[in-house]
Amino acid sequence: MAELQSSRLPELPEAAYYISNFITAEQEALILEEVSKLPGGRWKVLTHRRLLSLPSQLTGTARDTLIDAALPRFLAKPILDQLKELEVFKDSPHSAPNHCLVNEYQPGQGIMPHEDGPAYHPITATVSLGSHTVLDIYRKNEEGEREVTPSWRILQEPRSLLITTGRMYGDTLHGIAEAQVDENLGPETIVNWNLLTDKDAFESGTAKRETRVSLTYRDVLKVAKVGNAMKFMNKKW
Ligand SMILES: O=C(O)CCC(=O)C(=O)O
Repeated sequence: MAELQSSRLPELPEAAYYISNFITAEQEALILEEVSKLPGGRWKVLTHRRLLSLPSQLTGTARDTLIDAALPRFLAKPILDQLKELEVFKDSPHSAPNHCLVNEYQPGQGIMPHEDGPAYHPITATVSLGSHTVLDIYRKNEEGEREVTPSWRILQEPRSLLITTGRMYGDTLHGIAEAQVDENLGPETIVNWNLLTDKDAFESGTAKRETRVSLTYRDVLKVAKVGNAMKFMNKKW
């Protein structure tokens, strides 16, 4: 990812990259409009957020297999083209993301610290829409358990792209606190402070969250063609 060197966050384990204004405000509005048109019944509603797996949820006993299908156009254009230009998924098995998790958070909602797991090639590319958020990054201790307080915080502006890979993908956990307002924001506490476009919005040290939609693009390693998938599902049941 030679193109991305100026976007690398050197304080974090190898490697995370942050690009603000990855998409334009107009592109953001168009994607949000398409997300708002998705049938309510397709969303999985959790207590702390709602989410949608596209083109579909992973299947199989280990929930690690994607039925081969294209991503909807509004998730492909322009984001997949831009990820290709930056060669983000150049070395991944399908040379491009084949799956996108759409998460929607109201102010006060978040996501528990977690790892992304082995179903995916270890690269995650997340585009934020509609609001900023703060992603907490936790180390694991020697027993592999999550440390109690996050070691680092990444501020994701609306329209930004965050890429995590390598040790950052495998050796850390990430989560979003259930906060209405993010506090204690500044150059000492936010690892990508110098790469923010709109520092003025956060200079006071606090920022109120709005509704945020995140698009998390990944390359699922196991892909089944529809014919094979039917056989595979028959076997399962
Ligand atoms: O919404 C986000 O930025 C985080 C999403 C996430 O952690 C995930 O999809 O695994």
